Amino acid sequence: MPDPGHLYARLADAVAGMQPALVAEMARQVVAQGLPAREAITEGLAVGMRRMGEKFAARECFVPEVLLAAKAMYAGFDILKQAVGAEEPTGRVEERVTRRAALGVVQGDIHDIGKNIVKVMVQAAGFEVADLGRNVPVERFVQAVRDDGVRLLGISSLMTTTMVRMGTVIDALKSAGVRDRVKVLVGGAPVSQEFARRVGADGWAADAHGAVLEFERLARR
Ligand code: B1M
Repeated sequence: MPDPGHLYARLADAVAGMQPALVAEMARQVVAQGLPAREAITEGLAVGMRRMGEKFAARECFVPEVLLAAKAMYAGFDILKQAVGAEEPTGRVEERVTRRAALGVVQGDIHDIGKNIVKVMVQAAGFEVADLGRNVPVERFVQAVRDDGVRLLGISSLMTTTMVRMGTVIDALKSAGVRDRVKVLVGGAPVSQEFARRVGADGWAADAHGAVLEFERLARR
């Protein structure tokens, strides 16, 4: 059996190399070899995208290349997310029905690659997840809690200019009188634990795996 770490490293290289056909081929290999799709997403696809983000920040590549890498990432993600769905959820079945969550990216922010990865991982852990999308108005987050019975709310933001809206959402939950019905998890590259504490969130996670652990913790409280 080939070393899974090696295959994940090649997946990351193929994402950063903007090669959708190769990424899809390797994703199919992951499935055919019965390797954990969740691991392949976090240790392969997400690593490749993160590397591309670092190159972008260092001006070693530009927007068209980032979008081509994202296209390659989704070529693998579309295959692996189906396999994730078929894997055993980590949560206990009887708990799953009570673990109704929603995820969205704050208003003004269209970066949703990370949120989509978090969503698949959280779903794979047995949560029921409503995807509110990106550029989500504050009122939509409130509605999810007030009208749709959401008890775990995940808010994502990738920009320092829009992350402040996480606090706006939490304030709006308070104004609507529903803050105590829901646990709020925040995340995204510029979001720190300290920032999460300051805006009054209940949890923070640096990556998709951390988001699952935090949702598990918050669901128990
Ligand atoms: Co833009 N962008 N972008 N961008 N983009 C950043 C974020 C930026 C840091 C690049 C830079 O300048 N160095 C910068 C923000 C600067 C700031 O903070 N102020 C930036 C900018 C400025 C912009 C525009 C304004 C550019 C412009 O038009 N002038 C514009 C924004 C438009 C808008 O939103 N209104 C823009 C546009 C775009 C594209 C459309 C080209 C594309 C987005 C495509 C898409 O998402 N559909 C894009 C991309 C791809 C990036 C970078 C290069 C990569 C982001 C990414 O997908 N990373 C990014 C640079 C970088 O990050 N270094 C950049 C990979 C992904 C797997 O990681 O999203 O971090 P990430 O998600 C992780 C964790 O953060 C965490 O788990 C995920 C998986 O492990 N996580 C959570 C995420 N959400 C979570 C929620 C949780 C928990 C964990 O709980 C709820």
